[in-house]
Amino acid sequence: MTGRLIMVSNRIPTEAEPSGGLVVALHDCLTAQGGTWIGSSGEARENPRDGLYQIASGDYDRYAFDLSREEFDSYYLGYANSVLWPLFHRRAELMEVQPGHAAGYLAVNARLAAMLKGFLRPDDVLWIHDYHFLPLAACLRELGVQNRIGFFLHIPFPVASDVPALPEADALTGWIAAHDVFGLQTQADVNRCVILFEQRLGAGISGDGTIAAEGRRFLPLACPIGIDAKGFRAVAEASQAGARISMAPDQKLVLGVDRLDYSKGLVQRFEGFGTYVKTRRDSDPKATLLQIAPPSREDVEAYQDMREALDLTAGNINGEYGEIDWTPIRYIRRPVPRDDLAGLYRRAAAGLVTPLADGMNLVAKEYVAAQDPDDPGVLILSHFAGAAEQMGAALIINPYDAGEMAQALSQALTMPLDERKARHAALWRSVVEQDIGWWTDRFLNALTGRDMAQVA
Ligand code: ADQ
Repeated sequence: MTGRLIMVSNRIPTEAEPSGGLVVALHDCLTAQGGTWIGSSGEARENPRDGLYQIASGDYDRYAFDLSREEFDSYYLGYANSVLWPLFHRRAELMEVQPGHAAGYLAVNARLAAMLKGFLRPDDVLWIHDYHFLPLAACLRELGVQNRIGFFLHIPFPVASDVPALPEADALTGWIAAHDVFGLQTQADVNRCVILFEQRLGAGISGDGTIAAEGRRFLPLACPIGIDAKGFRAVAEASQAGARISMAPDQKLVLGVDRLDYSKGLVQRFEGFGTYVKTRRDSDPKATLLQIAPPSREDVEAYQDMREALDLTAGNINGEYGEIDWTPIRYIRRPVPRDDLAGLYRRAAAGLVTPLADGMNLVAKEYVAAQDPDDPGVLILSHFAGAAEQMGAALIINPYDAGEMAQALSQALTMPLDERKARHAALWRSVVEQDIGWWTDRFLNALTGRDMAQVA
């Protein structure tokens, strides 16, 4: 790559050494090859500064831009998180289409495009992240920018039949086609993207995997995101957190870790676990579900409703089935430090990852990486997590079916050691081979490597 790599994501990390899987991967990638990372400074600012301002330099530069209160409400809380997020997660009924929000979203993208235009040199390569910036490349093309532009969508690609629920549906294909590479988590996402272009524009996929549409040609690329598997395994081995859990020796720990989000299927998970507790045979071990789920996006109404539903479901199950020395569901609504989390994963006999829709779900991969290969726990994984495409050796379940979830819990908690080891070995291979470094390489090779046909 001759030019610089310019990365754009919604929020710019402000710490010198950022933590958290994706942020670390992007930091490492920029440290290795130099470049610039650009993102918003986060919350709404009472006195937002004009333009981009530098917040760090070194192996690469970091620049932030501020959002006004109106921009934060319309672009971030409004359009990105109350329109695009529910629609792309197949929950169109949770969309809140409000006057001014689409305009605010487009205006932030147009403002950022104008700032970027002044920044870009001809050889620079731009890598844009996620649904906050879907129209950014189209805005840049309008300004005459011809640089290579790639995009990675971290969340699922919407189903074509849901797209008309988006008031800006007619613009969506133009936003996507403005990129050179449009990265998606799974082949199923790529297929949905292809169908959208076929249905709306009659544009088919070529032999080289590209789609010609809206006066351009772009590559939809399945590029499943990974984790630093070896690093996470080492953290789990060193962590003492598992030992801090006090449970009777005949009881098993089942773990759930999620941002508190309706896409994660937490109410259904509690109900599935409740069904296990209720229908448990004598041969099935007693188990406690430890659910760690810190709140997110609390300003959005759908999140408040879900939090109430979850409290009610957990309360009912604990009230109904709990005993003096045993609480079926333990629910922690706070973030947990990463090394503690890794130790808890390692201690858990089963990892319960049951989203109703999820781009990838890194928790599934972290759970596998954290296990002791000589005595591993069992991953129970929703069919609707992007991770299910790579992780067929997990117990794959339908998260809407409480009976099936209870059955999988029974199977996981009574599974013979040989089967646990064999399943874990297969899962570990996929997690360690297609790790976070593999993901950045695959995407950047497609974006900068010139023969697109080779990666399709
Ligand atoms: P998320 O929806 O945030 O990400 P996920 O992939 O599960 O979902 O990543 C969550 C990360 O946060 C994990 O690294 C996890 O360890 C951490 N985390 C979650 N709960 C935590 C807690 N209580 N305490 C501490 N850490 C916690 C979006 C998409 C996903 C996609 C990722 C990456 O929605 O589908 O996999 O981006 O592309």
